[in-house]
Order: sequence, then C-alpha cells, then structure tokens
Amino acid sequence: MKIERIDIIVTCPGRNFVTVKVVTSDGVHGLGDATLNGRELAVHAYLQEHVVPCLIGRDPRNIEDIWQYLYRGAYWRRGPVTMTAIAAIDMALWDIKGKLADMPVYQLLGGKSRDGLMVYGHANGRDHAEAVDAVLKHQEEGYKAIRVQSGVPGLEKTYGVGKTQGYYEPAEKGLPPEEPWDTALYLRHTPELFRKVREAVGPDAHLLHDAHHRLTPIEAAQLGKSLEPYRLFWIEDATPAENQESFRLIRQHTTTPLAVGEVFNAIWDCNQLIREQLVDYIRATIVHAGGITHVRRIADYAAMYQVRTGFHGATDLSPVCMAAAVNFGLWVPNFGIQELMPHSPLTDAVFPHNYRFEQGYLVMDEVPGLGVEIDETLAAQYPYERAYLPVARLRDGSMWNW
Ligand code: GCO
Ligand code: MG
Repeated sequence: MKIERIDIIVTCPGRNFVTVKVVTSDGVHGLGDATLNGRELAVHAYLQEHVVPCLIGRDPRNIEDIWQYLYRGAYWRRGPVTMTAIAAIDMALWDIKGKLADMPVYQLLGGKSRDGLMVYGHANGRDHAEAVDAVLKHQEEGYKAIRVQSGVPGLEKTYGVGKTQGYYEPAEKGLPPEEPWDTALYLRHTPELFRKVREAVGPDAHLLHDAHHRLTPIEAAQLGKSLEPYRLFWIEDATPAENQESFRLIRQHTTTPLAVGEVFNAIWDCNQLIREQLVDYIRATIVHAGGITHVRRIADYAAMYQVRTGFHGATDLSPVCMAAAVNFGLWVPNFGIQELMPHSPLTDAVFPHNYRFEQGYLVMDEVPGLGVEIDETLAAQYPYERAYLPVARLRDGSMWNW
C-alpha cells in the first residue's frame, strides 16, 4: 500500500482551518488537522513544499517511521509550524490505520479506559454578575467543570470574554488588534469573582481559570494563594513557561493545581515541569505537539509523575483534532479533563463527526478511524481570510504577553 496523494484543504467557515487529506493506493483516506491560529499559511507552505513531496509512494502503515523521518530527518527540529505539520500527517495516518483495521483509533491505542471524557465549558461575562449567570447556565446544561473568565473593572477588554456566550473566539479578521493589560487590577478583582461564583454554584462544580500567560511567577503565586478558599480545579498558564524552573516559585506558595502547555510543541517543552512535578495538568495538544505518536509519549512520561492530561480544545482546534482528542482521551490512563468550546453549526457541517456532548462528557461510537470527515464541496465555498490573534500592551505602551 502506498501514499498516492496528499491534499491540503484550507477553509474559513467563520474561522480558518487547514486540513490534510492523505489518500492511499487502496482508496482509503485519512484526515489530519494542521491549523495553527494566525499562522495557517505557514503550515500550509511547510506541508506543500517540504513534507508532501517526501511522502508520496511511502507505506502509510509505517506511522512511526514516517514520524521519525519528518522529525529527525528534517535536521531543523521542533517549532510550532513543523510540529503542527507533522501532527497533521500523523493524525491522518492513524485515521487510515483505524479504517484499515475497521476499528476506532482508541482501540488501536489499547482500548477504552473510560466511557467518556469529562469536559470543561466556557462561562464568561463582561462583569461578575454576568459571569455568575453564565456559570449557572452551564451547570443546567450538564457541565461538571466550568472555566470562568470575567471583564475586569477599569480594563476595556479582557482575555476570555467574547462577544458571544459559551465560547471565546480570539482571532479577528485583518491585522492584530491591540488590547490593554493591567495586572494590578486583575489581581485585585479575580478573587472576588471566584468568591461570588463558588457561593452561587455550591461545592460540587469544578471551577477553572486561565491567566493566559499574563503574570510573573510571584504574581502567579499570589493569585494561586488568593484563590485557595474557592478550591479551583486549576489555574492555567499562570506565567509563560519558556523558563520551566520558574514554576518552582509558584509551587512553593500555593496548593492551587496548575495547568500549562497549550503552546508547547514537544516533550522537551515540559520535561522539567513534569519531572519535578511543577504542574498537575499538561495541555499540549495532538495538533500542535506532533500528533498522536508524540503526545502519547508526553502522556506516558507525565503518568510517571502523576501529571494528568488537560488538552487544549478551543475553537481554533478543528473537529478533526477534537475527534483525535476524543479517541486519545478514551484510552489514555492518566486522563484529567478535556477543554470543549463548541464549534459553530457551519464548522460542524464542514466537518461531520461522530463525537458528541452528553451530560458533561464527550462520547463517541465504535466507528472506524477518528470518526470525522470533511465536506470538501462546502469547505470550498469558504476561502481563507487573513486573521490574527490580538496583542497586549501595558498602560505605558510596553508590549506584554497576550
Ligand atoms: C484556551 C486558550 C485559547 C487560546 C487560543 C489561541 O485556553 O482555550 O487559551 O483561548 O488563546 O486557542 O489560539
Ligand atoms: Mg488557555
């Protein structure tokens, strides 16, 4: 069996998605997500110019060898563009293997460890009262875990607060919008937000919060400590993690669990964080961290240190990646939680999929491969539109981490 053709499909049903379709000489095909928010065409070019020509004629069943060929063989290792491109091919090859075996990918990985993946939904509000309402609405919908973000009084715009309820879509058409940031205001108001939310929801709901890389380590420690009375499930991306040892400082000061890693693309990005047990949840995703083949290695390594998975699942991760995440999460022994931001009905129509939300969990049936397809005719009606994530500046104009 040979790889006959690889198509790279770019579509914008409300937001941009890049999808790889690997077609074999047996007529079986597999899909992989290659979407890197705000850098979509960089991955497209990397795939088209540097990856696809090298794969035509290879045996698609040799997933491991193809992974090593694209990683070791490139000489220039790692980086989000490279690892997203490798991830897309890897996902598609697992999809093909599942279809050939007539089994879901979770069966190939070792079978089910659970019935469904506990997910967290997104409650956000322009102010605390709106955020509390949104949390209660999620509880009614069956969510067991809810991420809470609120506008900060005195800041015109805050990360995580979208125009629409239930999800937060940060990429905007055109050039990067600029947003102001003020750490002092944020640190003052966030404990108050969680005091109100915990009081309203009662003791059972799991509450999460994303600091989105805005804090220094000592500020993150302060936030973690101030939120301890409200028993959070986690604080996410409290500080940028390029310097992995900076998490030691946060750990010394707070027992609030920590999650990190949505921007990681390789096991080396979290080596020290995991080995020293500086975090509790690892968020590296299948689409941005080298596919199922590599993320499986990260998860196995994390399991040795009681670190659990908590994969990124924002709207910029296409239903193809979500299908892979559901297969992976059904199997992985050290599963923690899965982020869920529902896609728009149009995106769901472009990518018909088997996974679905049921009473706080993501479940899927025993269907071959990843359980996701692409409607290419519909996809073709929505061509690429340039869009960027915002950037953040402090009050004095200095660039900050968005
Ligand atoms: C999350 C993320 C997103 C990202 C977005 C970037 O936790 O869901 O932080 O909001 O900012 O996915 O592409
Ligand atoms: Mg995040």
